[in-house]
Amino acid sequence: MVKKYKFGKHFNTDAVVVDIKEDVAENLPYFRVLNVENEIVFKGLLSEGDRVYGLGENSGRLNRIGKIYINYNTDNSFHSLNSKSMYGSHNFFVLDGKTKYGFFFDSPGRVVFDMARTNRAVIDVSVQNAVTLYVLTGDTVYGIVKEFLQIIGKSFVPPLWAFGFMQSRWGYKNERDIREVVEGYKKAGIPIDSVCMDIDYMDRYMDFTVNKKRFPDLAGFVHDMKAQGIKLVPIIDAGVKAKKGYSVDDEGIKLGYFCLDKNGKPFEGAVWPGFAHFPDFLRPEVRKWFGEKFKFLTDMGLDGFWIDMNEPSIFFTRDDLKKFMYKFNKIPGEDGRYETKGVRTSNYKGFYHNADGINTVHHDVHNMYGYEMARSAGEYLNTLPQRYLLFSRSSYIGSHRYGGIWTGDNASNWENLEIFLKQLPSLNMCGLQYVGSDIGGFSLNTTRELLLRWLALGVFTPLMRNHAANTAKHQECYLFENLEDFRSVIGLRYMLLPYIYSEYVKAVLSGEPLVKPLAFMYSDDKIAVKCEDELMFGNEVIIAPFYKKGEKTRKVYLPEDMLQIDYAYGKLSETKVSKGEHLITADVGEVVFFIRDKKCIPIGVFCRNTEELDYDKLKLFGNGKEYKLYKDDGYTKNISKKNIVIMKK
Ligand code: MIG
Repeated sequence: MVKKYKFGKHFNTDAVVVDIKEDVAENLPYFRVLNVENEIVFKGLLSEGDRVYGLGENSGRLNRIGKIYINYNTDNSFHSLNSKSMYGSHNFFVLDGKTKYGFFFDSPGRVVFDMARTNRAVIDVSVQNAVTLYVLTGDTVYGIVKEFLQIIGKSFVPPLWAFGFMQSRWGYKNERDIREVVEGYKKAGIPIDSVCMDIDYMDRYMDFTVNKKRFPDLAGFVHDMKAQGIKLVPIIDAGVKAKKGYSVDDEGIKLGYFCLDKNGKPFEGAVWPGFAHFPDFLRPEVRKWFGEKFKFLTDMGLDGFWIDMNEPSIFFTRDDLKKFMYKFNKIPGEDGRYETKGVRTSNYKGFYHNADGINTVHHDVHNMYGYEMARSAGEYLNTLPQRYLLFSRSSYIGSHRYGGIWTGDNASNWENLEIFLKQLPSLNMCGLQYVGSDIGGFSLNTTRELLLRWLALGVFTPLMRNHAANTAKHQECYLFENLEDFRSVIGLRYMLLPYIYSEYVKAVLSGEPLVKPLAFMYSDDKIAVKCEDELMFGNEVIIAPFYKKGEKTRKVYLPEDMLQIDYAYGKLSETKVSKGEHLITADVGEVVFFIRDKKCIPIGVFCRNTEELDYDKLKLFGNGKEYKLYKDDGYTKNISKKNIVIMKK
């Protein structure tokens, strides 16, 4: 059951898509409400042993108890398990204990969750100005999560190729760089489906332009790559370069579509293109206008995009610059690059939106910006005859209806792999199913071992992308030694792809998270509910990723009798294992996973890209009798249960 309570003036985020009955604030269960200065504080009592799951992208443990989270979207370039804020805010959690409930704090401003960090017996949530609170109750936490997924609407489904392996790097400059990557993978015999184009493809970092020297005929290049089974995925940034004569900026100014500063002039903040204007994505007409700009790219045959810097990230403002120049007596370069060290500021109180007709300071609606940008792109891309791929850096609850996300600028270290292991199910239960992390790590130099272990988790991640910063050592898989290990791990992704795709779509159709903590399925199992480093993928599989340096053996806990699959170099071996603790061993080219008793999953054969997937070669593994396979042409918008076929042993 869901009930809704309003505190302060309601702000419409469209996060929830169904009508929920409103109850009077005095009836709010579980939490006490206090008004403290400009904040509304909610205090809920905890009992011994209570666990909390959710909060989406936030970094930390699966069980959220014991930490403070500050949900205020941030271009966080240093992730640790202690990070308090990430790029997106997903203010939904479930409490599992004797009492069970789910709370969604629908509030687009800053929300702070003190999850029994300050006081061990109290959850303390503070919001600014206003919140619409959705309270969900039910017999099981999993039931509550499923109900939440019902009220926020179905996730988008990208085309099949978006489930293939994707290579990316900030620094691919021209056609030649991209061709070299594709060649590298092909020669190495490592499967690949797509390559991202980062900001260097644009003319001076201006959205919806192409640098003609680097890409003289982008449409032709897109076509050529497609013929080789490769899709290109260009980036679009939130900030529109402030420049007379640049049509996107000229139009935005003329139409009054940019956010305004305190004097009512278009607000300017410096990002990659230099000073930029920020579309007021909260307004439907602005979303429509900006979204339709993607036509420039879709007309070239592109149907996959990533959108960046949409927290929005702002290096500095004109005011900051004045202070900065004064301090260092330095003037920014003409090439659009600025020395930003020490002056990066958010300045989110310095500009305004026209939100539902009301002049609203950005700070109050900050967490919606990336979501509304994704919505802008998604609403346009939805008008195309076929499915599209979209993933955003910043997000809010509701973003999943338009696209997925990646988890931003992580680093090449083991802690960051562990962070993602926990973000994945936490995001899935907040609706975001199509998610991924920069495999291998974005900043710093990766190692062969770290990359391979990260890829092995990537096998079970909808967005499987290797991405790195321009300052990091190259980490394209074909550059490493003993390529058979890379062929092996990425090859497994393709062998499992029919299953992964099927589970993804079925999760979307039935409103379930694709990846979940064991606690959701084995809620009566005292060991399973505490398990922090194993996950359920779909309805049949448990994974136990290796995420520690040098580790070749690890402990797993199996909540029931299962079939262990030891995979290496295209071959699978099956062993029956009983409920309880076990040790598993896997070297870097190997992957171990488990199939639940009386279930089975389809596994295919090695292939080089999704176009080569051969559904006729699927075989069922496991000791169940049948599997319900979702299968379509990979592009149709008609996603329906009718596309499910029953495979029998
Ligand atoms: O300030 O476009 O998170 O994936 O490579 C950096 C360049 C801007 C941040 C993204 C990253 C991307 C990079 N961008």
